[in-house]
Amino acid sequence: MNTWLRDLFLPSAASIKAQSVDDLFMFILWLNIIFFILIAGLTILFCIQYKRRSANQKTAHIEHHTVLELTWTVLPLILCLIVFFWGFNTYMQAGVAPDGAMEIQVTAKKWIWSFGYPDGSVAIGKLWVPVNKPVRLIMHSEDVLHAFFVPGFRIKQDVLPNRYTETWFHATQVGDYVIPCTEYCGKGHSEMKAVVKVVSQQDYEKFLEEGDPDEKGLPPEKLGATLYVNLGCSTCHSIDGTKGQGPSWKGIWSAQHKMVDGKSFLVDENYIRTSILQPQQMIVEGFEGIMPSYQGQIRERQLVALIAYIKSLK
Ligand code: HEC
Ligand SMILES: [Cu+2]
Repeated sequence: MNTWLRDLFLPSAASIKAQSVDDLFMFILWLNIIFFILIAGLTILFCIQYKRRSANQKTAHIEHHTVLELTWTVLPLILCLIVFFWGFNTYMQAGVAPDGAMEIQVTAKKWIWSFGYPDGSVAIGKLWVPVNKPVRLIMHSEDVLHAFFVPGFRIKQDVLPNRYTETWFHATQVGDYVIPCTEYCGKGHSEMKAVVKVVSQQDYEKFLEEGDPDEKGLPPEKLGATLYVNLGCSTCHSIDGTKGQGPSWKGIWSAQHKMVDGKSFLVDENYIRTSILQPQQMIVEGFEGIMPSYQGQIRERQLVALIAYIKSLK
C-alpha cells in the first residue's frame, strides 16, 4: 500500500537516504489522511445529528469533558513530538557524511555543473559515481546562488559563491538520475541540468582512466554534437540561426566576426579554440562576455570535436 502510494507521486528511491526520508514522509501523509477523514467525518455527522429540527428546539448546555479534552491535547502533542524527533534525526543523518566517503568537488556556474574527481579529472554535466559507496560533495558557485537537487536521492542543497556547502548520498541502484538546478539563477536556469551516472565500481574506474564511455569511438563531428548538449553549450548557442544568450553557430565557419572592441576575426580552428578556452579575450559584437571558460575542463579530443561540429553547421 505504502509503496503504491509513494510511487504515485515520488520518483523511485535510489539512495539509502531516500528510504528514510520517504518513511517519514509517508508517516506524516498517513497521519494527515487519518485525521482528515476523522475530522471531516465528525463534522458531517454532527451536522446531521444536531441539526435544528423545530423552532424551539435547543441543544443541551455543554460545559466540559475532562477526558475528551485531555485526549485531544495529549495525543496530538505526542504525535508532534514523534514527527519532530524523527525528522530531526533524519535531518542530522542527511547532513553529515559518513567517515571514509569519497569526495567530489562540485562547481556551479551559469549554467553548467562541473565535477572534480579525487584523481584530478573533471567532467562537465555528468557526475559519475560507483554504486553502493558513500559520496560526499563539496560544492561552491563561481557566480550566483544555485541549488543541487537529485530527486531520486532526496537530496537538495544550496550552492553559494564564496563558501563551501556540502551534501552526501549513497546510491543503491545503477542508473541515471537527473540533477535540475533549483535556485533561480538567470536566463538559462531552466536549462541548467546535469545527470548522476551511477555505475558499477569497475565502470567507474574505467571512466576515470578512459573518460566518458558515451564519447568513445564517436567520429569528431558526432562527438561534437553530443558535447554541444552535455557541456551546456546548447543553453546559450543555437544551431538553427536563432540568437540566444550567445551567437548561433549556424553558418559561422569562415565568416568574419566583429568584436566589441572593433577588431575583426576569421572564424577558423584557432578562433573557436580561443573562444572556448579564453572567451573573455574576444567578445563578439552585440553580446555580453558571459561565456564561462572551459580551460582545464575539457580534453583536447573534445575541443577538436567541437570545432569539427561547428564547421559542419552550414
Ligand atoms: C553562458 C552562456 C554560454 C555558454 C554555456 C557557452 N557559450 Fe559560447 N558564447 C557565449 C556568448 C555570450 C558569446 C559571445 C560573446 C563572446 O564572444 O564571448 C559566445 C561566443 C562563442 C563563440 C564565438 C562565436 C562567434 O560567433 O564568433 C564560440 C565558438 C563559442 N562561444 C563556443 C562555445 C562552446 C563550444 C561552448 C560549450 C563548450 C559554449 N560556447 C558555451 C555564451 C556561452
Ligand atoms: Cu543554477
